[in-house]
Amino acid sequence: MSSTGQQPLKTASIADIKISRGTGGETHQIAEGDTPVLTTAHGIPVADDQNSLKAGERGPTLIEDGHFREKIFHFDHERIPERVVHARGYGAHGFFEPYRSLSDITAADLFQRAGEKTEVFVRFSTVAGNKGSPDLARDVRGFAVKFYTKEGNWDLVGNNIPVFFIQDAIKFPDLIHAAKQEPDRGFPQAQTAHDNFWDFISLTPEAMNMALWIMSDRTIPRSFRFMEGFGVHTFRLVNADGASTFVKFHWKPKLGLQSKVWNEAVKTNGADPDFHRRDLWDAIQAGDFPEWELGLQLFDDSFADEFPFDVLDATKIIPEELVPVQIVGRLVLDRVVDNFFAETEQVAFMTQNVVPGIDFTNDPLLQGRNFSYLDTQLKRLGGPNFSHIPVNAPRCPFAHFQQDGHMAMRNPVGRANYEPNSWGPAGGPRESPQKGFQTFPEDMTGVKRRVRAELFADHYSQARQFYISQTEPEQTHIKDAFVFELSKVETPEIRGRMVAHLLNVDKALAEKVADGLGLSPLPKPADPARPVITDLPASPALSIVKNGPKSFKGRKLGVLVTDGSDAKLLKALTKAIDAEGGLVELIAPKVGGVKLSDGEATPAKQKVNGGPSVLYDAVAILASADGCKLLMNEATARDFVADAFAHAKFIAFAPSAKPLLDKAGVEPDDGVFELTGAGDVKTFIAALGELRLWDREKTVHTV
Ligand code: HDE
Repeated sequence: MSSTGQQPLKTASIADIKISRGTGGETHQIAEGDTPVLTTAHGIPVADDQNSLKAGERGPTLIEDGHFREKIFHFDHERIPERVVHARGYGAHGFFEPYRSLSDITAADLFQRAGEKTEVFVRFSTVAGNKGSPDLARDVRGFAVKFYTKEGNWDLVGNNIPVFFIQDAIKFPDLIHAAKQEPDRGFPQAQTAHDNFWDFISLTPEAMNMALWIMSDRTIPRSFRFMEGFGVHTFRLVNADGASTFVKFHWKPKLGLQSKVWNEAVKTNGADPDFHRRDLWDAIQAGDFPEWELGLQLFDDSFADEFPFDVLDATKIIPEELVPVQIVGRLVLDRVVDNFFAETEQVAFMTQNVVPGIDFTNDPLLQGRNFSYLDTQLKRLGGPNFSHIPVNAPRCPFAHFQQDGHMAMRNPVGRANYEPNSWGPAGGPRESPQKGFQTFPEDMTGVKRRVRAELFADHYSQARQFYISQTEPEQTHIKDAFVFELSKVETPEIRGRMVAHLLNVDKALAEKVADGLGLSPLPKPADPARPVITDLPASPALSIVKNGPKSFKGRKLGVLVTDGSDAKLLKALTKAIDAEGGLVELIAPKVGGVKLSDGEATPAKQKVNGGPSVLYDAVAILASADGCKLLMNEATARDFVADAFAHAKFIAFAPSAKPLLDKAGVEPDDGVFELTGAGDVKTFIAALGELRLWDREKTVHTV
């Protein structure tokens, strides 16, 4: 008994406490059996992690409680500033390997030996949304690759769209301010469908090519695994003799291109805001490693001089049909991160990280980026020593005289922390004109002026080329996206200004957008900075549909099942999808699963209201007759079917499930397959290679 007559508070002994947390990779000196003992950050073992230290059972907490204070202090400081752009992202580890030596065009060590693997870390991202925003926002995707080469880190910080909004980095803060939430109200989040964005774009004609790209389905990719990546700028490759070749970098997904449709994207954001990150995580964890091939467009000075656009203008592409993309290697992502914060959040990409054999051009956007990325890391990571963080540290030996500063983990050893010094070999590293990075000695003269090069001024020809390169459904999606976004714009003048630009891109597109907006009469076309708008040939490489997959590999079939579902049919379907390299996921009235027709109990992955069809590339409805009756009265089951139909997906059904399809408004067409036996399964699987029945869209969308 205590002097107050109360029972002393029982302090649980370590034997009473079940510790389930891992050690986070730290070394614990103390352990009880296999379980490490919880300690403070300074290693002091903790006896009670449930109760703070108090003066009496109901008394105030004591300042003396170092463990409590340390815990709360650390928690209070867990956040770092999110990236000002590309805040939401997802990373993974992997490797790059060249298919052949590129020593003829570059001295870059990672390209010298066919088949030699270089470790990489890749982070995909959206641009405008905050860290917690949904994955399927209509937005450009970042595609940033850090190569840990033997001659230092090379960061190829690209996007999934090969052009950009602006030509000069000085406009970047304006662009991003306009795109993000409006500053007074703090919304809308993660979307460009608002006045400020379109106000800025409509006043920035150089953005027109990119405006067409972002209104295409490129900005709502099916997942990271199905999108291209681009270095965007023209870079240089420099070989051992010092000869330079211009290069544009491309990443081509092995699985082909695929995107969502807009209404599907909107609903996916509600059903699973983490759709893209979950997809990447699941694929890697399942051993289905995502893969891209590296392609190079190579050209010389004479091509650059003759090309009708300036190769330093990041709002323009070089069509692949003109300069073919040569495939030179592959990138494989085969390991998820151990810790999201440590790796994905703390990774610091910097465009200025190029290795010997790779160099910049004078693209004014790239030049500006080379300033920005270093600067931003200081803000985000809190000090100059962010290269000490494991995900940012080179994997090759490195040596320099940088020292001290916040969180210094490594300092120069020994007496020498400067050079030149006369301490001989003990004096530390020395520069090497032979091995060190040599800037390409480009001839430079010029008058110091704030100016843009003349050829940058054609803002419409490539926008038109992009538009005419699309298939009909893709053109319709671009029109629909403009109408959707501009319908969210409250100021009629801004809508009108955008239509005025579109008149210079494609008259029919402009008219359809104007009609969709109820805008009449048509405005006059915008005054082009350069009066000549050239009709360029279509470039099939710019279409997603034309570069889609031929099979269901890497895709997911959602199968709606109930008690009594045909076991033989489900097995045949599963086997066939498996053989294609796809995945089958079961959706049922209860997540515990169903009893199939053969009596086998089969667990489900999703309960029907948590697994809408927007999560799947195609669906099969295998409800039994009784199950069908049950589901006909379940709104989410009807939505499952109706949405799959509206999103032009292929739908298979068991005869017993037909009433559900009827009730959901499914009209029979070439994308709806009744499965009565193995032959039908085969036909269904063959159709799945196309992924969508685009013709159906015309029958399900009328406004
Ligand atoms: Fe970025 N960009 N950017 N950007 N960017 C950043 O750097 C910037 C541009 C891109 O996963 C920031 O570390 C300027 C083009 C990606 O960590 C910042 C300009 C392209 C990522 C920055 C551009 C990109 C960023 C914010 C105009 C495609 C995410 C956080 C001149 C080629 C990297 C950070 C990751 C991130 C500046 C334009 C791609 C502020 C000034 C063009 C993929 O430094």
